[in-house]
Amino acid sequence: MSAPDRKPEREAFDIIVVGAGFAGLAALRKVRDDLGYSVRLIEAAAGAGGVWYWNRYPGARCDVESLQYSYGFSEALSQEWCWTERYATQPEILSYVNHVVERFDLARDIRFGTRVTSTAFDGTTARWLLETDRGDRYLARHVIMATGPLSTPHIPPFPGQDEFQGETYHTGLWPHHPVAFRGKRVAIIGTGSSGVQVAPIIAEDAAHLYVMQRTAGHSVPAKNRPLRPGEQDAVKARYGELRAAWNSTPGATAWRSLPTDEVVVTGDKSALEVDDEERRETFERAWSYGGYAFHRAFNDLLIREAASQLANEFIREKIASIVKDPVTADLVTPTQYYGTKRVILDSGYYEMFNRPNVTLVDVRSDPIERLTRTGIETRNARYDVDVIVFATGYDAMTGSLTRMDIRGRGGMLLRDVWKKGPVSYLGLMVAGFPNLFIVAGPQSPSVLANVIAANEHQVGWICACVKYLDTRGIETIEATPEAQAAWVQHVNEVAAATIYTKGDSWYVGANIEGKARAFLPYIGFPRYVAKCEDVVGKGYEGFALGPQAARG
Ligand code: NA7
Repeated sequence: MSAPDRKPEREAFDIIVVGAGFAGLAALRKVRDDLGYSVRLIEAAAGAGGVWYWNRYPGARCDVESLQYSYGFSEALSQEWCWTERYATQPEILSYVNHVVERFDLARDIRFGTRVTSTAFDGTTARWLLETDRGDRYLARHVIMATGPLSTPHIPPFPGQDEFQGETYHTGLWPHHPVAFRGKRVAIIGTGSSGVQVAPIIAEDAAHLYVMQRTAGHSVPAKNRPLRPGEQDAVKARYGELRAAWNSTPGATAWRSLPTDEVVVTGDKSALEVDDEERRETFERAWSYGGYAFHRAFNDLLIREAASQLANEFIREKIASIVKDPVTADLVTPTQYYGTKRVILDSGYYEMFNRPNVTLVDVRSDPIERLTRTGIETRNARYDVDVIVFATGYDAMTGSLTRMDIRGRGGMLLRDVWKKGPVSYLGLMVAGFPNLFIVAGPQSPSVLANVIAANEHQVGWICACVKYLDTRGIETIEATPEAQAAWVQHVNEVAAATIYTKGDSWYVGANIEGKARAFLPYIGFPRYVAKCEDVVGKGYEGFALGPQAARG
């Protein structure tokens, strides 16, 4: 599917938004409809949806409950949309996105199938010039980068990639047509969320499935199910109140959508302060309920190493009780601390290993050396396959921005500034890049929160900021180096007090060869909201506000 041909445009706007995922669409609607600014949104894909546009692999599902994973800006929208399952599938989320685009008439201001190639700030005019691969040249007073935290697919540079004669797919670049696995020999590389979601579905059809695992992740059952009659109505009856309550909980995500559900975990105790029996019962209740109830079973699973290990022990026993082959069970049992890698919600992943047509290949002890004409060669073995599925993840949080040519004051390149790891103030702005706002960027809560709620908060903050500048005739806003340094230090200090930094993951950039190790998201929604409000209350403390000038 490709966007229709069109003539290159040369236009000036108040605001240019880059990216038509949840963040970019929220930004477009708000700056246009609530603030009345002129705006253009530029999107590389042929349609809206961001990750939900690209991740069409079978089994793709959100790990936030459907009743929570939606926009809060319109009560009418909240009321009219109906979800069907506890965790929405990719097609359902994409339908929701397309409904939003249509309902709020967003497409007329979006240029699909257009990739921004360069973005440069002109200090003399205080304008950003954006150029695209369609030959467009846009001028903007402000730019909102909504390019996504998990939008730059990564395929490890295995030698021999071009030699393989079979089909290859990356989960994050899945084709629009159905992919047939029936009767085929398939290898899937990667066992993060994407691999764990897609593998059991491929296994149903494939002649044989080789699951190539380098690190066993932590996966807990999603316990997905159709929404029960009345369940959705109960939420809709008090959506506004519930959203406010969810947004005030850590990560803006409640472990249950319905406050009327049985309270299976309270999360008010340490895993270390209870006896073995109480701990086991609590873990068991959370495991049976499914989803991130397990995360919230105790208040220190992601903070104390000893608590995290107790979660590991419980999961080890669960895996041993599900996976019949003890060698495989042992291999798929995680050894790193619970929570260092993003915890996965699965539907039948461990059960899949009991199928005769599924083999776990431990590519930690026997690494992949190359692709060949007929398959994959590890150091000690050869796997001839018809299809290779790369579930190898993303250049997370920074990739979409560092791959773009973004030049701030004096031609300074963002990718150079971020060479040793990203720096920002509030994850929203970078010193030397005036009027360039980032949504869901590094050092913002984004992926460690209900990302739609976090996006809406940041979009609201940015809009209020632009309005503030305009009512005072201020042309530019820019993070000060001092405030930026303090924010980076704060982000790192908070992370260092948790489990997150104790292992290798995309949270720390460890999945990309040569990427600087740095903790990428900010742990602390809703504390983040309070901080952002405080900054505004103090007259945009930590930001340098540019000269007051007549608008050109
Ligand atoms: P992830 O979570 O980054 O998973 C990628 C997987 O690919 C992971 O198991 C990696 O193993 C594996 N991988 C990467 N490179 C290699 C090589 N060279 N050899 C073998 N295996 C490799 O990406 P996902 O798409 O699953 O999920 C991303 C996020 O999307 C997820 O966290 C949710 O937030 C939604 P490793 O663990 O690095 O050893």
